[in-house]
Amino acid sequence: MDEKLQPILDEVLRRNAGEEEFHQAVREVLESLGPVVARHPAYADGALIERLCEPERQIIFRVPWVDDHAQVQINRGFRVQFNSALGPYKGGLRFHPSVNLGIIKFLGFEQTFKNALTGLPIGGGKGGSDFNPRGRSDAEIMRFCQSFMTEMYRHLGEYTDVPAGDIGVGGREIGYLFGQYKRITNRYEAGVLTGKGLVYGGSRARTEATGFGAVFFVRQMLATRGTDFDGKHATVSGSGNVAIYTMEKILQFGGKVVACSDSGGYVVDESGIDLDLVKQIKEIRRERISEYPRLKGASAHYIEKGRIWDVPCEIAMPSATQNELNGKDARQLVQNGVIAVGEGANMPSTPEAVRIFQEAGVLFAPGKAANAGGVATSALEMQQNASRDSWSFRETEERLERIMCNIHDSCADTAEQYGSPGNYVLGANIAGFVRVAEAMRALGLI
Ligand code: NDP
Ligand code: 2IT
Repeated sequence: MDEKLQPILDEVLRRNAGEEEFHQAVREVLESLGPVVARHPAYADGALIERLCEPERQIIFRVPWVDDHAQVQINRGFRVQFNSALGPYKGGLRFHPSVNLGIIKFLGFEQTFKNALTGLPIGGGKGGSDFNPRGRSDAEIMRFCQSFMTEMYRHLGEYTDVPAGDIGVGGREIGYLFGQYKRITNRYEAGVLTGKGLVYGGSRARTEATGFGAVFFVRQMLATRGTDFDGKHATVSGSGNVAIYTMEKILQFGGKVVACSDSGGYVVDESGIDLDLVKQIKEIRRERISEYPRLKGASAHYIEKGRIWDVPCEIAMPSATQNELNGKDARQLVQNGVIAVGEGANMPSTPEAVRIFQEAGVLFAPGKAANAGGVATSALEMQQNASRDSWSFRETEERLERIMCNIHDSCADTAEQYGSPGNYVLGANIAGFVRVAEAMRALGLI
């Protein structure tokens, strides 16, 4: 770590005691910034980096709601408005029992750099709740979303803060949240949330965007080694929004997906994962992935609690959650001949895993670059809302593809300029940082 940056990290650790995921995210970025601070010392002036590590605003609120047995339940809601130098705060909402302030801060911090990488005018934010949607009825989900928005609406606005989905928040939840926002404010302010349904202001290709974008990014990485997805075996962890559309695009590019998972375990299908069946189980029936072999038959097996990374593959795309791929998993993947790892999730690989991939010469795409297609398409949704327009699937997907190619090239070029060709972690962190830092410098002491 650079000697100017170490005290900044020490202060972040001291001031945010116990927030391990936030520490991990900040440490990784600061470890990348040494070369840029050496070349452009002005970026370290005016406590700019210290300000970047401190959220502009952190909101925590009570979310009371009534369950189907007429019992009152209490959850905690969060919105961390991390950085608005480039545009309104932008980032998803996560509903999962593991949510706490440190998790939302790590996600908001990552989001700031990711959004900068898209080149679009969006700042960084993140929110959510420790609410567990698992096993809750539609009516309970709706009451929870309404209560959550009844507090959060006052902090939002199309020019202020624009949430979207993340783990546990998809089209259904965004609909209930938007309905309540509209009701409270008496404004049809479509640009206040993204990931909306197509009938009320959503964008085509937003549902697919994160997974599709991650695969576009990995395709560009593979091309630097003269290869592609065709005929390759891929493993995709998770079976939610990001995982499903990652699998879809891998299949379109001629790859074969051999395994996917949920938090209970993973399935391996020798004949290739049947994506229609996964969509049926996850998107429609909202069931566990353990149902898959029962419906598919002999080619598939379910391994309860196992490590999906034991399954041999050439391309691995962790698309479930943070720190789901550790050093041991990385060694196993390398031993099994993995050539590329693309992070669909936010920070799914532990620092040790990242180091192992890089030392083994595996192409490695960090989440803040590889999964930026979701938020980029959210920004395209905001553009359509602002112009009261609606683009075709093809046009929207083409724009997404161009954005992902640009992000790939800017990470690759930046890594090269700073003397670490092929290091997409360094490239993404520096390219994202420079854009936010330039804006912050221009805006005075903010
Ligand atoms: P979903 O809720 O649709 O799916 C999440 C998937 O990950 C589920 O299969 C879930 O399994 C699994 N999962 C979640 N938490 C854990 C855990 N603690 N341990 C093991 N498995 C877990 O979420 P998304 O697909 O939207 O999000 C997945 C990742 O992608 C997250 O890291 C998110 O931050 C990131 N991301 C999402 C974007 C988006 O647009 N949605 C954009 C960019 C990044 P189970 O059902 O058993 O909980
Ligand atoms: O992590 C992410 O980038 C998201 N969950 C999507 C955020 C967004 O505003 O579309």
